[in-house]
Amino acid sequence: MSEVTPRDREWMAEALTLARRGHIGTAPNPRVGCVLVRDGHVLSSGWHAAVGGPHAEAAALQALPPGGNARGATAYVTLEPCSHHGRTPPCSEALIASGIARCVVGMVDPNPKVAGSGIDRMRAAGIEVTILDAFPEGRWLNRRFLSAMERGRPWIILKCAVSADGFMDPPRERGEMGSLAITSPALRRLTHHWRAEEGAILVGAGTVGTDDPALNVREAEGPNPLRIVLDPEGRTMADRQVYADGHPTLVVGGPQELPESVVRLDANSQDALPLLMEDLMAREVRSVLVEGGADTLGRFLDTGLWDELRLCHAPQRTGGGLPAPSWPTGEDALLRGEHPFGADRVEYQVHPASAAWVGTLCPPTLSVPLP
Ligand code: AOF
Ligand code: ZN
Repeated sequence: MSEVTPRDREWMAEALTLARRGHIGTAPNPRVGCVLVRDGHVLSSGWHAAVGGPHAEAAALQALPPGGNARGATAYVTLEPCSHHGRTPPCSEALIASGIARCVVGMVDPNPKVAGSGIDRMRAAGIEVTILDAFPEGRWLNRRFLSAMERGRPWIILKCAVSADGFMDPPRERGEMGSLAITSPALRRLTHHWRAEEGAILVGAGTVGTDDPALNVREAEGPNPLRIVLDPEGRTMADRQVYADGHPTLVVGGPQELPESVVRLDANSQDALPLLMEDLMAREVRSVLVEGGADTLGRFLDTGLWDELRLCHAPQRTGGGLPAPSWPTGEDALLRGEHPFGADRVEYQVHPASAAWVGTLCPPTLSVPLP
């Protein structure tokens, strides 16, 4: 095993910067970057931009200058080059064919279809392979993919807007419908960006009943996440937008009669979450943004089934309404950060067990779209 040098870490940091470019659109695949280096110079580089498109290594090889080659080069790849024929041919084979001499790998790919076999193939072909001993930034970047592969469940983000006096919904007139925003329009754009970043968005029966939300991405760029309604007691009505607008929704429980665009998962209150997690794995959903309401957030908080919390604090008081659930504080919330956003403020934290699993020791940064 060859040693990892400080220079290797610098090149890997560059590969990671490229991996970040494959922002929205790579899911369910991981975000991967690759830099090909020879004699201290970059020959070419690439990243995995979209599912179904070329993997990072293939993109880097394709980007070699006309007539150029990678013979004798070192490939820096944030994730082990794959060995399987999936949507694209195996990258380990492409690297072997390119004649590289060395490959530095950020982490082993936990996908059971790969799981070290890409590294074995390259070594068998005489390539010197070095694996980073720790790569917390790379793991953080791919926490959604890694969660599915290593823990068998999606990465779960709880999001909640809270007034200065601790309410997540203002007082309503009897029967008053619709979403009553507490936070500013600027922050709403950020939360729509968050929607586009995740594989699914989930709300409970109460929110569907009072807000009748569309749960799509309207104020940011990006794909709509899969909509999920958690309604094991069957309290929601079939005329709500999430069921009636013709777009796909997955409902746990839900009303008796549902259109074809809605898939039902039969479950009772006790097994609703475990069954949902299993179903989402089968659908290759790597992450879920839980947008409430209080009961649903409480359900995830109580069972400890969450990884990230994003609390959107509004400066004004509502003087009543729906109380926000209580959040973990103190020792249980070591990994936390704050991000001012106009008049609002986002407070975020990572579950200590999730942080330990990722291997990160510093507070994560929030994903904020470029202006
Ligand atoms: C790599 N480089 O850039 C990525 C890899 O369906 P496919 O063919 O796109 O394969 C997806 C799997 O390949 C994915 O689950 C992960 O194990 C690996 N992703 N591998 O060598 C890449 N994105
Ligand atoms: Zn590949």
